[in-house]
Amino acid sequence: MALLTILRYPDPRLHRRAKAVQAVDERVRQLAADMAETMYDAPGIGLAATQVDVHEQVIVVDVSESRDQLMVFVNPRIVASSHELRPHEEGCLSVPGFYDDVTRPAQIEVEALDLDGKVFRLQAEGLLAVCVQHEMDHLQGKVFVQHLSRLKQARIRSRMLKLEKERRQEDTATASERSA
Ligand code: K1U
Ligand code: ZN
Repeated sequence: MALLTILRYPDPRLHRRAKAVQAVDERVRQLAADMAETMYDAPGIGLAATQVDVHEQVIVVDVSESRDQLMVFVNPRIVASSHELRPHEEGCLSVPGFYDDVTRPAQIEVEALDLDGKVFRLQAEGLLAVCVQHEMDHLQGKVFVQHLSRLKQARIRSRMLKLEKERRQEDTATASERSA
């Protein structure tokens, strides 16, 4: 297993649309295992392949408190969603430190393939529904901040770019200290 690097907003690769998985084989099972390890390590309650720069339709989710209820969805699609909408605070491992309310359908039904390539359906509500929709947005190249106002998006973007610049400067300083 391996820890994967999570892309950070506003990396343009986060806006690529993921392609459908053609065959659920050992490569896809290994990807899901690595994604799960990366999600638990972060820690997070979900992760989409897009976030680790793999542009295929795979998401992993675990909203349990015990952190032992891993769900893997290959080629997920929403087959039903409620008219009822509900706001929920969201965060994102690609936008660390930023949280805001997003309004989405309160209940959904998802169809996907499992790691044996078998079709399954799941009805979800609450945090599970929020997380699955958030991860499916990633597969469409959409980051949760795109649900917010233009002003909030611009603020988050510039703060993320500033943090990235500071991180690079720290890395350069550490590297030159080491080589001195
Ligand atoms: O997609 C991601 O970046 C993961 C994201 C999922 C998510 C969180 C909240 C609402 C919708 C979707 C996260 O996991 S952010 C981290 C987080 O919320 C969390 C981490 C550890 C324990 C509990 C929550
Ligand atoms: Zn996210």
